[in-house]
Amino acid sequence: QVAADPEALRRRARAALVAARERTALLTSCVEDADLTAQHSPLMSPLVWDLAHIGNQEEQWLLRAVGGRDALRPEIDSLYDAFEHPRATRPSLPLLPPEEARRYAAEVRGRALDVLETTPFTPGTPFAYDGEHGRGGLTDAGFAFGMIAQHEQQHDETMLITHQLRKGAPALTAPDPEPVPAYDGPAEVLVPGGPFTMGTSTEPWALDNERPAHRRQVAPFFLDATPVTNGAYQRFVDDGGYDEPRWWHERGWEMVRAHGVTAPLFWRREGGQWLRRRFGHVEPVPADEPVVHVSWYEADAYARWAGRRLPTEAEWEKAARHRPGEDRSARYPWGDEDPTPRHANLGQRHLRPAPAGSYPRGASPLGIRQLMGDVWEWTASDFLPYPGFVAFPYREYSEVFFGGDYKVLRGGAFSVDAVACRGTFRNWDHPVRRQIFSGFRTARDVTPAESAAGRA
Ligand code: AVJ
Ligand code: FE
Repeated sequence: QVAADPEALRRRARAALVAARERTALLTSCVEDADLTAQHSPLMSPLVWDLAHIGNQEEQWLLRAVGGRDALRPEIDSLYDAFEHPRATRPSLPLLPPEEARRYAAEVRGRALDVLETTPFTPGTPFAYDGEHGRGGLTDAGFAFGMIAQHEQQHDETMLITHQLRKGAPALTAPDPEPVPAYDGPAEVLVPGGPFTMGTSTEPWALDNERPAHRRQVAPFFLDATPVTNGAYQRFVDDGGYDEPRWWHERGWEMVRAHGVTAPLFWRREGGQWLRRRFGHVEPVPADEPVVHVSWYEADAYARWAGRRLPTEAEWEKAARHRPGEDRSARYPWGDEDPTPRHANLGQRHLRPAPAGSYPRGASPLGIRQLMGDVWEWTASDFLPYPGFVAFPYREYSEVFFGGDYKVLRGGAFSVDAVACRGTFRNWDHPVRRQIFSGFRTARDVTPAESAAGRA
């Protein structure tokens, strides 16, 4: 089901690195250099930091760890260490200026491609589970190359967030998703109860926090067939949802009061109409699109207002991967085939979510739409390790975040590339965050009456 042939993986790694760099180049060349060094929001790094950080991570893992090469610029490591300098302080660091950052990233890339061509992709599943740590584990299935392509794409998503926060004329353009007939399927779908396999031990480039595969019990539940739309969310807003403490988690209510939050980020009301700013354009909020730029607290409050709740991470993954009747978990809702533009809105091909009900070919076997792509979906769950978790290749990727004030998001968004998104992929952020491309769908338990009636 997954390409295990080392040469196929090598080609895939090469293509993923090249595609990531094309995206990075676009995101850092569509604005003036002054815009690359500016601080567009204290929540974000200057774009030029992301650019050199991408190069520095690649240097550390592909050139030094895998290739055994000497450091090109050891003196800059600490500047681009995300743990040493919080984002808000990065504009005042002696960062490489744009032209130098570009040259550095390009120089690293040239050498990394040499390492890619000369490194044996050791067969088997990467790392830890066969007791293999360090260098050997890094090249199993070309893991380090996949990891670095994912890392760059993750920063390309981060840079897209910075572009969204940036004031001024539009810099990025992309075609809109194709129009689709209004969704007229069921609003919610019953996901039968029972065990399923969560996480993976076989997906070659799955990151440490997605591993290992393990069994989970999930009680029957109902899940929205599509993400919650702007139109539905607006009813919560217009119903005074942001004025009503009973819908809110205590700390959510604190957030609403302290920051005067009245609607999703980038929305504003003008002349009786809700408008939103999107990559420099101001437009009426489209009712049929999944809501985006909401915090976990807002998603949670909406769900309570609607008499529902957020799905747990296990519920979300079961809905996305479990094959009913086969007792098998697929890589994606539609099966094991890699995502194509017919399956999901991924990879910054469009700069907005597609209308709810889009991508019927990407639906799950139970008919649940848009689990992958469009918007990241908040889940009810805290970010915690799976049983048997082993940090690899560095504790700072996942382990140091476990048990912190983080909620898990699933499914990816229009903003992220397919290489950094799959049925097992776990994203996480603080529950107050809303500059990210976050939306949600809601769930509910099966009622006793429904159980008694044999519906579940
Ligand atoms: C998994 C998206 C939370 O951006 O902080 C990038 C990814 N890790 N560089 C982040 C990441 C190291 C990470 N998230
Ligand atoms: Fe990073």
